[in-house]
Amino acid sequence: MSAAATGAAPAELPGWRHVRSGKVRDLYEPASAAPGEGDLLVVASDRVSAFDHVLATPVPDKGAVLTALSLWWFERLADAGLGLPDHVLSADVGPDDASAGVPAAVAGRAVRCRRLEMLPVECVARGYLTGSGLADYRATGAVCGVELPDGLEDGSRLHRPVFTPATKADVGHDENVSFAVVADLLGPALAERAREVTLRLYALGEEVARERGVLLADTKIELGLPPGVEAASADAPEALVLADEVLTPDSSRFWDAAAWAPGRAQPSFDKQFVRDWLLSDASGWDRAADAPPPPLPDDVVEATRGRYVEAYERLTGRRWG
Ligand code: PZK
Repeated sequence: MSAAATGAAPAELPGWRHVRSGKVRDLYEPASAAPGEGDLLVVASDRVSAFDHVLATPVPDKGAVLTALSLWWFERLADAGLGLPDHVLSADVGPDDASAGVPAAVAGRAVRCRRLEMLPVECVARGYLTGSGLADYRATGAVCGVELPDGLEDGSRLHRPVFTPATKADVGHDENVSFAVVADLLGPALAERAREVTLRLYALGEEVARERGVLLADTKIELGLPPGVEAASADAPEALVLADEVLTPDSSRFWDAAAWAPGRAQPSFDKQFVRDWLLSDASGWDRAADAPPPPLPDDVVEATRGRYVEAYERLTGRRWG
């Protein structure tokens, strides 16, 4: 299959209207529905981002591996009693008229979902300190208003996982906010439930990963409400639905437990070959000038594909392909 057909750019899908694209995923709605209505199709492309750039070179099978991993987690979390319904309707190929299922052209990397009213908050749980959490800690001794003990380093395990919500930014990075800000946005009962389910999902994911020699440093989930349920209503907390993708390397930081050593940046389970090559002299990339990163060499692409497959195989205990 060509790079374009595997998701280098959003596909034209007959029967579907392209709604928007993120760095690595594409969102569609049925062409037969009015704009803003009907089910949604989340398509995971083979695009990869690094250092805030979408790279010119796709990684074959990335979209399919991450979709399969996310679907596996949705089932696993339901079986473990997370107690939160998810937005998944189907990942099976449906008829060409888009009345059900997903289009054959994106089979394996698309999920048809219930449309929700998304909460205006990124729900993040962290069990280890790095990234923006580390930056906030170094500046203030706290993350999202949660005071942490002195002496923590990049990669330190936290004595208990913390809820570190962020508000969504249209451009640039999400902004970490305190629980009080989330309570103002959602109301206290819904904010409390969002924190509770985020920490519970992290705990379930962390335990599974650790058994397979993988550390789950942090994870981000997206929650929504069925249309018509007001965030301020008394039944909103019970109506929450888990959306988007869950516990994939694009929504979470996974580290190889065997390589974990706090006090330095931890190698990324999936993207370390990409980062190392881009920062090496061999790439010739002028990162400081914010130049577009150069195309990846074949060996870096193949090694990175292998890391996504390895993450899938270690976490799920299943063989890929
Ligand atoms: C929704 N995104 C993120 C994904 C993008 C952006 N079930 C849902 N209901 C309503 N909205 C969303 C979902 C889900 N999932 C998800 N944005 C809106 C996203 C893919 C590509 F550009």
